[in-house]
Amino acid sequence: MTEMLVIVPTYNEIESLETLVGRVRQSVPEADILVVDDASPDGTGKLADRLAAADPAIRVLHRAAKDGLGKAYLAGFDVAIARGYRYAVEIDADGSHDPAELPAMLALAEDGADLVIGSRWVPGGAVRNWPWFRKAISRAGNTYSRVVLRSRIQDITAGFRVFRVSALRDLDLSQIASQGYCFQVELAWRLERTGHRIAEHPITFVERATGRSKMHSGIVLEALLRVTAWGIAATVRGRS
Ligand SMILES: Nc1nc2c(ncn2[C@@H]2O[C@H](COP(=O)(O)OP(=O)(O)O)[C@@H](O)[C@H]2O)c(=O)[nH]1
Ligand SMILES: [Mg+2]
Repeated sequence: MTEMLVIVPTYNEIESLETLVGRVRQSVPEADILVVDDASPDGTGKLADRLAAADPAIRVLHRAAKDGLGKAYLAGFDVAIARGYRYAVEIDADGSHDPAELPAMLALAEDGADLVIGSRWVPGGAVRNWPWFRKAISRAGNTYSRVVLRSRIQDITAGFRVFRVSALRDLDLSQIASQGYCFQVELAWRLERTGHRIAEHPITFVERATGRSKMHSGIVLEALLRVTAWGIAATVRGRS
């Protein structure tokens, strides 16, 4: 029985998708893969269709236009829920996340974690090929989120994750409006607040060697503003 759906969001990842998909197939041969492509102008969607035609474990969800990482994952989660998968995996297409970590992450989920985060900021975790300021932004964002949201998660913005699908079902996914890093923060924080079990597994994040990042300062600002607003709202609720 196939239990795990690996969701790979893509926007202009033609140079890295095939390698990443091959590495996922090798690391977790029993898993299915769902590529969620937002009509990439570089032809990533067509490449994904070719990969899917050659391998029944691979499927492609085509969306009409670029609509953000959060929306792409929500569409993927809908598939995981509708098809009855036990686990849904988030992984970047650009090679930053090593699929070879998935068996260890899955083992933590089998041990009872509802969310397993591939974490750069726990002992044993690391980041390769990032300039100091990118590391500083990630560390500061995580520290800020931990304090403001009273979270215990060390890498709450991380995008390499295994979710128990039943935990995703517990959340009202239609309520999730945030994008980018903030989308990851919101999902993890909602699960933590509602008493779900969260585990962090150390990973080495390797910055992409090809293609371009889609993240920009607006996404960092969104995270800062939303996290601050949630923190204030939670404090006010806690006092009343
Ligand atoms: N479907 C879809 N995927 C996206 C979108 N934005 C980013 N991605 C994918 O999300 C993953 C992470 O994006 P990336 O730009 O590498 O972010 P960074 O690693 O934080 O710089 C990659 O696989 C991207 O192709 C989007 O709007 N739609
Ligand atoms: Mg990247």
